[in-house]
Amino acid sequence: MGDEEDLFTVRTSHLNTGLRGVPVGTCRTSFVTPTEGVHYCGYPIAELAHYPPEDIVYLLFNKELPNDAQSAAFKADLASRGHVPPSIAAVFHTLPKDGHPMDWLSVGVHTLGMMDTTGDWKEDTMNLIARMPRMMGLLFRIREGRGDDIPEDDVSASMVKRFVQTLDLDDIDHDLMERILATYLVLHMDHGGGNLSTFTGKAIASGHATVYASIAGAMNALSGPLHGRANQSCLEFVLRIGTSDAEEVEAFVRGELEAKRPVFGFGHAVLRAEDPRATVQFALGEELCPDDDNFKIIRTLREVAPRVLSENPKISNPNANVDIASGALLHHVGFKDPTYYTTFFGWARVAGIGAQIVDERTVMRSGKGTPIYRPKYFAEQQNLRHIE
Ligand code: HAX
Repeated sequence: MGDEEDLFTVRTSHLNTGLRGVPVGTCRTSFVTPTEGVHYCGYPIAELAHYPPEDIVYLLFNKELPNDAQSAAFKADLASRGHVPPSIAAVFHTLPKDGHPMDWLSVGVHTLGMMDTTGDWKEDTMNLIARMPRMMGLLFRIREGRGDDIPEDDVSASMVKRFVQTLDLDDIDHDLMERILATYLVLHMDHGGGNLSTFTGKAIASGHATVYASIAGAMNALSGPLHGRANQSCLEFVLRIGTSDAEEVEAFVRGELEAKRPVFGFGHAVLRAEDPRATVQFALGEELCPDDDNFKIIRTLREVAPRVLSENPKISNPNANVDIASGALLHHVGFKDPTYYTTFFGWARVAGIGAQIVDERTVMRSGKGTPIYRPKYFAEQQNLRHIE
């Protein structure tokens, strides 16, 4: 009991730290450990990396992996919900092309909600998940001025195939793109209960805003450069390095540290080893694109940066994080513009955030749901009385 009491002791040092480490709830979908990283429903992520994304969505909602029949039924259910009203394209056509793709994504989620909200937490979440692939494809096409002659939507295709079919790019290896995207989606679907976007989505839902409003808000939280947009920054960083020569890469890394700039793709707030999601993506890159220029740079970075970062004892984890490799892989399969990368992260996270919203609204507290979020703030001048 002593330890449990300690968990709930709030001290002055906890204030104004962004709730860092302050326990606020329980999470049924995932947790993160310092060495094995994220686990979905008890499974270390490395064991799940090569499952079809639909099976992992099923896992997050049902807390068990599907058997073949359950998997087929779940895919059919998603297909039955997949239709995206054409008017979403009309809304996208009105948005500024130089707006960030994450802002488009947030508007897209909101727009789907304005067109079709049922008010049932799980129904709305499943409908949104089923509509994301087409909506993502429309977002890419219309932003890039390819809004005409969009192929029919095959709702029975896998989530990744539907997106790739909607994009319908020439000179692209569709199978390769689908494989990279499928792994990307699985690796990014969930990451515990307290990360900023998930927390934001659950907080908005706690006031009984719709699933769509909650997830649009979560996407806004994810768009920040300290959160989801780090994957965009990582590839921009790799493009700036421009060489895979070990000595030159080391000189670059040292130069960044001297200039007080982050070495992107390394370090983590919780992990104390290489993120298994990075390990999986490195292995995928070695298999699929070992000679890609950017992949060669990150391979060298992975050898050089941990050694250089380890020289600073303040850095708790000098190893590669999830963002180091995803940009190089996405770039290799044809996504040359890093400003889009966070939209893939957002697409993946709709599943994890959605599952956590459904849990908080319909399962927690014996089905009553978590009450509206209302943490306490002290007045600055107030004498602080702590629970000791
Ligand atoms: N490059 C430069 N400095 C780093 C560093 C890195 N890769 N990793 C840690 N540090 C610095 C921190 O800025 C901090 O410096 P100050 O004491 O001056 O504030 C010090 O080392 C101790 O940091 P820490 O305790 O090891 O790590 P934090 O929890 O403070 O920060 C970060 C974790 C991920 C933000 C950090 O490692 C970082 O900035 N990494 C580079 C950016 C990056 O790759 N971000 C993506 C992270 C993956 C993720 O979670 N995506 O959502």
